[in-house]
Amino acid sequence: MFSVRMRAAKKEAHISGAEGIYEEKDVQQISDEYIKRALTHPRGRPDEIHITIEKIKQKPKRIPLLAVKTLKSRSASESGEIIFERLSEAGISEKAINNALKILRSKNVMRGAALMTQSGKRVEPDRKRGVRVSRMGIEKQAERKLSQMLSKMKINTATVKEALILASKMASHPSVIAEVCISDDPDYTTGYIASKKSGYLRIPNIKKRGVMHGGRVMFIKENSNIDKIISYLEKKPVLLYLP
Ligand code: WAQ
Ligand code: MG
Repeated sequence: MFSVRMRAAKKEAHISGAEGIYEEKDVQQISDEYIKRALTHPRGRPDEIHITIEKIKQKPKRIPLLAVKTLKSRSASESGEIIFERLSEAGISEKAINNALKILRSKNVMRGAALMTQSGKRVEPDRKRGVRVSRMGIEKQAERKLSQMLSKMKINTATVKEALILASKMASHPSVIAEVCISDDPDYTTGYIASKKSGYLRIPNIKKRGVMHGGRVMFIKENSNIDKIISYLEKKPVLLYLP
């Protein structure tokens, strides 16, 4: 299998990124799709597009997909309350949640995710870039079943599938407690929080339409081994299955 990754930037600011693990016969098609996505992105026209294709040497680890649920929220402020409630329940401090929301609402959009401890300490070494979760894919059969499931919920899109796969990899690390995500696409207003315990919880109207900010924050246990977490999230090849 191959890891295929794309990143696009304009004057060094992040426009778009994508990644996955694919069989050799699908590499050409997915690369074309990624390039098209970069060239037609609602965040703007990139002046740089990077495609990286790498053979995976390690056997991917099989991990389960999180269950999907859509919560109800009518506004960004209601979504803020839901985020506070759910993350507090998961043991994240108020300070950490406030710090996370500041990152997600900043106009400096990161390419990757911020890593934050339960108490609210920012710990990733490169704060401009963040940690880019990568080298994750889904088994062919699981993908077919997942598409059927998502179709019934009327949300069978690449955006939802890719976010679910990313969140499932993130949640599979024992030191990661939860993640919160807001898309940086101006017209995509559904975000999510995810954890191994609660699954993948979609939150509609997490931001106002037209807003360019967004991002991801992963909350980790205090005193975790940061290098090991980052190496797992960025480098360890995983394949998702439907439990
Ligand atoms: N690893 C870490 N962080 C990432 C990654 C990655 N592979 N990809 C994106 N990010 C961060 C980065 O800061 C982006 O600015 C931010 O997340 C948003 O990325 O079920 O589309 O690709 O309907 O805009 C959620 C789907 C969609 C909710 C999220 O994110 C649903 C989305 P985007
Ligand atoms: Mg985006």
